[in-house]
Amino acid sequence: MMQWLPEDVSTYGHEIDSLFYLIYYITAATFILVTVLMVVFLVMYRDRGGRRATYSHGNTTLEIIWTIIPAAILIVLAFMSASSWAKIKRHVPETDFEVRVVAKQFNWEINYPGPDGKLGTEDDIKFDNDMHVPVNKPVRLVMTATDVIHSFFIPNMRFKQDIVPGREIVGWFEGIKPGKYELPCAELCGFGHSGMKGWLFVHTPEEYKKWADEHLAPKAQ
Ligand SMILES: [Cu+2]
Repeated sequence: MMQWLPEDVSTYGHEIDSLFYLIYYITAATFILVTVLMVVFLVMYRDRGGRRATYSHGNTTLEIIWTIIPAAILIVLAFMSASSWAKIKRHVPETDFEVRVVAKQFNWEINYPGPDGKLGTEDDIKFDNDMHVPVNKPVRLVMTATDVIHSFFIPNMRFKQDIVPGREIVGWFEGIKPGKYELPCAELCGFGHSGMKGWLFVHTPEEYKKWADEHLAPKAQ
């Protein structure tokens, strides 16, 4: 299998990847079939002396076949993706780890709960573009934008969500491998869009505790 997607380090990434590859191979096979047939017909039915053009009304059987096959493929794909969609987008696992993301032209403001232990209050602790999370823990994201539509994209987590001003959108991911991962904005959001990029740091529990003690705890006292 080709490996040109970024490394998958998320609990649900493999479900998205296998659907992606399945659709990719179906599309590639269809593309090759159509292109080969087109070239074959170009040669077979080229202009040759002594042969008259004929008029055809089409072939009902063929038309039924090439309508039913794509329709069946679409229905099967819809059923195959429905369970993953429900698991990833319609449901957030129980977790005590929550981060608030405020998207703005042109950075991500990452908020952790302050001394009151609550998010979305005055004492939230804010970071620009850097997000730190522990490994093997579901991270609940509450996302909002202050100006235009942005898209919070962590390719390695297979997480991508548009953030719309005036709405609070909830999403989640769970990292399975510590590391530093890109966090770009994937929605053209203005002049500085190309520079709108942050980093997600996935830590081991010990590393995360060390980071939290240094950056979250002192301010909480
Ligand atoms: Cu943006």
